[in-house]
Amino acid sequence: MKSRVFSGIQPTGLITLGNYLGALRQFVDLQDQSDAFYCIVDMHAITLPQDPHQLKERIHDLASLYLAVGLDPQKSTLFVQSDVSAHSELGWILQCVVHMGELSRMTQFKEKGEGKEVVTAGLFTYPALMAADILLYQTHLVPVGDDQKQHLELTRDLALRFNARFGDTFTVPDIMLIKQGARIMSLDDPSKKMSKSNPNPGSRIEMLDPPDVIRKKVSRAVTDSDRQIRFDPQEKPAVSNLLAIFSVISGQSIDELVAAYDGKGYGDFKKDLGEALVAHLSPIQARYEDIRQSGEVERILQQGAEKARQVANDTLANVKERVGLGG
Ligand code: ATP
Ligand code: LTN
Repeated sequence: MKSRVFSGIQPTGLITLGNYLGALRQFVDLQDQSDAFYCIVDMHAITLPQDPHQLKERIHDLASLYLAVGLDPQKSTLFVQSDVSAHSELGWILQCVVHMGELSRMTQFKEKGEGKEVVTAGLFTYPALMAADILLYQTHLVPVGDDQKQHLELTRDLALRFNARFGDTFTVPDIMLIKQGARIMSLDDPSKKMSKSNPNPGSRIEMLDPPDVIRKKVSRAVTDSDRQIRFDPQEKPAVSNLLAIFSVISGQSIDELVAAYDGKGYGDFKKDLGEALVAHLSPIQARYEDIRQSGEVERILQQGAEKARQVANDTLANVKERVGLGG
């Protein structure tokens, strides 16, 4: 039997190069050898305020981008979280399994809540819903960027705790981190990860940025004080981040790139990086437009939800039985 893969992305903004290199690219690689479920986690998105009209649009845009980067609905199951109500139900049950202390230690909650006047309870209990997403599908592998490691460890703990208390119910999932590109940093501040919700658009490359915008953002990316191009994340975090991006996009190793730019300035390096990004993203952007015009997205998501519901409802029925819920 093929191993089950599950992952989710929030429809909270336009997908960045970080999401693509950290997550989406791996999703595509995995669909051939595994039984993959990829979910647009709209209920996670509403843990922070969202404009309803914009949220709907972003769900559709994200699905189109999933397809444009190469996800094939014949091979993987693509669906929207809120279309499968088992996620909310198991999410609640797992809120009654997770401890307050465990949730309080999650760094994503602290980062996202920082400086906000009001923080919703949903943002706090977010990891219980994420655990439900994963455990409903008896998932073996979860491909994610390195910022999700802590949530994955908590998911594993909850699966083990539930199984110990109620009998063997859930597969205990493994995290799948890719090494290079697992953490792409902001272009304006290499100490922060590149994020689609950063208020400064210059901090990120968006997958649908037009060529000139890509070139401009790369040319304005911060660099480090001397003029040397070498890979040293401690001393030269900004240049190292650009080297890491260049390497993944071009397929050249970091050493090859460092050798190629020996003695050259940041100007040449950034110009070439900009062109490499444009060349890599242009075909994806062209496919994205075709898909949006095809009107196929709704149908694909509905079929995906149908398939997801079958698997998720089986697990949920078993969970309810074991916990003693229902009439
Ligand atoms: P937000 O900015 O709203 O928190 P995000 O950009 O962090 O969102 P998510 O939707 O939370 O994106 O994450 C989708 C996937 O992309 C996750 O697997 C996450 O680990 C990965 N990811 C996000 N940002 C990066 C990054 N800078 N580098 C590598 N992977 C990333
Ligand atoms: N929390 C994740 C998004 C997410 C997810 C999931 C990822 C929600 N549910 C299940 C993997 C599996 C994030 O913020 N990137």
